[in-house]
Amino acid sequence: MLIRNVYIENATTPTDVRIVDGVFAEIAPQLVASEGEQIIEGNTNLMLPPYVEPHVHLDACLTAGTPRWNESGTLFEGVQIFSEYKQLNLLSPEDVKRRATAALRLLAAHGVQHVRGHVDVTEPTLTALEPLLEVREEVRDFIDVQLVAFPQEGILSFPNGEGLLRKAAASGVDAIGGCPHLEFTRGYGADSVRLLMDVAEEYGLLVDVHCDEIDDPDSRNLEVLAALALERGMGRRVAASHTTAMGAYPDAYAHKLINLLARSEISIISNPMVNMHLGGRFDTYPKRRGLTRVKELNNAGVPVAFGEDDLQDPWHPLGNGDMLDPVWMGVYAAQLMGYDELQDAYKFVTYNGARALGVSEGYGIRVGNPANCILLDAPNFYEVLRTHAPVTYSIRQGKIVAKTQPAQTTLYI
Ligand code: 17E
Ligand code: FE2
Repeated sequence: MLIRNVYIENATTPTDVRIVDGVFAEIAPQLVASEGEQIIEGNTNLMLPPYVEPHVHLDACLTAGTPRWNESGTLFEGVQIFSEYKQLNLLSPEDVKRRATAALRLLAAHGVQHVRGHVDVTEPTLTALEPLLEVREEVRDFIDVQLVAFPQEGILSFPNGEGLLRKAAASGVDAIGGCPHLEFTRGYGADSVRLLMDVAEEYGLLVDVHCDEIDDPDSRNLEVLAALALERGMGRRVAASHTTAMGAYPDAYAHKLINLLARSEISIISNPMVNMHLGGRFDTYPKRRGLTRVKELNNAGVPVAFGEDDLQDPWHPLGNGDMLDPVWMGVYAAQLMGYDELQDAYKFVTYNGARALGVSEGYGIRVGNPANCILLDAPNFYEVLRTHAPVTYSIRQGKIVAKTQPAQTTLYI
């Protein structure tokens, strides 16, 4: 396959890209097509490595409005509604498979090729786990899925929470999660982080903790997670999701914490849309943005990735699989609107996501790497953001997974 005339990652000159046997074989201008070679006209599109969706709830996706809508817009009402969904026996293996597969197809249509999905394991029968493990295998050709065992209602505060987490760990999940800020006490919170790190180490799994997703300046589980990751040399295998309490911490504490985070090498996964939506709900005015300190983390070299968190579920009525949405919300909310910041913002949903998921090896448009890439209908990421440019092609191991025809408007004035 020969892809002609693309700008790779905001390059200032266009180039051609040849793919042979599912691998990037040549990257140079003006390559000559060989006989019978499939040609894609890049039309000065931007070429990026595939989008990474590092955080989405695959068990709850596409349930918004069932059994009811979240009218308060709080995390807590969302937890309550999903709990009602389960109590009404709406969560069957078939239901989970159908919705998760539809959500993954939606993501693939938007150029996503790596996804990390959370599955609630505070549910005595672990109904959603098996079907999601099956879906992970069924979709392999078009998308890589990691599954996180996520104890929504706590590990120590939920009956047999540790047992359920261990059962999920033994069933083949990729990562262990936690929810320390929702544990009954701060002590339980810290203990739960220690416990989940032990389980991850024991089973050789990655870690991704819903950590301090609350506007409480005293919610400080992230320091525990980072310290353990540093001490155990596990930082590159650990991610902390949300960490929105960082938006409520005093600066002196945040400064100390960010230094620890940088040393620990853990990744942060922010979900700007959902954090903006669920955060600050207990504030009157001034009202917090409910976001982690993306800019400061970035400047300190702590990798931050952006996710959607929810695709139409009790926590978020919107969410459509388009990674431009969290980037768009994130650059506004975190005030990353300098020209270079806008150009660089693709890293939140590409390289930093790959780093957070531990899939950086072989990721990127370089000769010898698997030929996974996307084309976007604009020459650079600033223009992509400005024009909401769609992903025109998603290519995986040299095969076209998705193709989108950009809309065309004719003005009659
Ligand atoms: N559960 C949770 O604890 N936090 C979230 N943002 C979602 C589910 C979506
Ligand atoms: Fe989440």
